[in-house]
Amino acid sequence: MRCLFTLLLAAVASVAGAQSNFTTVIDLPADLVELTADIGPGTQVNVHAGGQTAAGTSGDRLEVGSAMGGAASELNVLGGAVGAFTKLYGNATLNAHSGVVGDDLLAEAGSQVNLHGGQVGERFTASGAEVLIDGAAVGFDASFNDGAAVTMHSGSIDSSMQLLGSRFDLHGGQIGGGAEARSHSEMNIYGGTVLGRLDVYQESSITIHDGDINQLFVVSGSKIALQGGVVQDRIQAWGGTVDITGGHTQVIDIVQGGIVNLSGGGVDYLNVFGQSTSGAANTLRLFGGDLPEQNVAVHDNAAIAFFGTGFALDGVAIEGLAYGQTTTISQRDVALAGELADGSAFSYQLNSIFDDQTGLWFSPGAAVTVTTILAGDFNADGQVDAADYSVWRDNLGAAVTLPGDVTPGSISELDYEVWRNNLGAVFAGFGVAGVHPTPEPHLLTLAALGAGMLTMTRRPREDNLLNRCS
Ligand SMILES: [Ca+2]
Ligand SMILES: [Ca+2]
Repeated sequence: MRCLFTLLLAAVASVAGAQSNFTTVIDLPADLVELTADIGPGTQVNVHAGGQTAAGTSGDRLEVGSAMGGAASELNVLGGAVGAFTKLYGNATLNAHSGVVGDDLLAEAGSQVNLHGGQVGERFTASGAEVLIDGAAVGFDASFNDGAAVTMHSGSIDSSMQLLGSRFDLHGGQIGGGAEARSHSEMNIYGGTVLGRLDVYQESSITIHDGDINQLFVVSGSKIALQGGVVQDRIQAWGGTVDITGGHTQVIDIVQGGIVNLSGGGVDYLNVFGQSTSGAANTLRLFGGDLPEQNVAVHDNAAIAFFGTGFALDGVAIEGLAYGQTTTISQRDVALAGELADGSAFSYQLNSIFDDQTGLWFSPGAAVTVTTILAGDFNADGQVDAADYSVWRDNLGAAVTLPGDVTPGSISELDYEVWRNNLGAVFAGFGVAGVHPTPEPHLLTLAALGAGMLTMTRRPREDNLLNRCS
């Protein structure tokens, strides 16, 4: 049956091929109402309203593509229907503008799927293929695997989505259900909406620059970076690491050895729960950001670490805090105040028993620590200057934690932003100019090159500290 139609395709080719790069061009339904053959090398098929390609089966798909190095094939959907169980592989492109692409579409390595409009049926799978979603509606259960690269600008994935060893950039549109990133997947969210929960497993990472997410869930070995956008419900660090440098989440729950580094953005409720079954402490490291002075519960065996300067208990400066030193605060039912590493003031009443009026609880069995640092002082000499830029540059991309790093564990462009925003800050305990030698000329030049960096520095920190200490 298939062979018969392949012969027919050759006949059509002689008519339509002249004005195209393809040796064979078939317009459905003008040339054929229904195409039942595979679409091989050098062939373009245009499906218009009333035309269709036949449905394959799970064991016998209708194929579009060529063996390695073969000529391109192209399937354009301008109306009409592409049957279920269509498979794209080497050097094949599917462009859908309208009409319907049937269930169980499979795009393998070397193929490209551009979905500008119309509908794609259930169980769309791309393995190693490139996918663009820009206006189409994709049915239930999209699966992107094995090096697939997906970019979505608009349109929708109606229900759940799974990433397995793939990359997904969401700029707009909507994912109607939950999504899972597994097996070294990477997801970047620049806009759009995810209505369900985003789960991050198996050494995967999600970075949110903007957009609207319902919930996020991360386990050990994986990572979430919230740099902008809104998490409507909560982030659950069920193990794993969460760096919050911007954006907003209503709730953070830290469980099962999870670590949250908070240095920007906003959080309404924080729960650092008790010891995990693995024995790893659930930890919040607080460098800055907008964490309210209530609704913070730190349970037995959990840990909360404050990073900044000027720490005081009930208004009395804590004595003997050397720069860079971490000190455990065992007192309770006192107010712990100070200035976080981002320059913002904070004050928490360290209630030994949960206060249902304020939502504050710092269990006597929790580890509360303060560490004196300046954000961006990467060489721990008590001032943020050009020398720290050199340290940053020399460590860019490394999986290390520098002193004064508000996103511990790695050195990234974000750390540069922190350095730039804190340039000029000096720790009062070291005194002021004169204690440190003048930076070398070439380092000063580097600092001067960052146009506007000095003007972006917040109010002079040394004045602030000196005033408080006097
Ligand atoms: Ca320094
Ligand atoms: Ca960092």
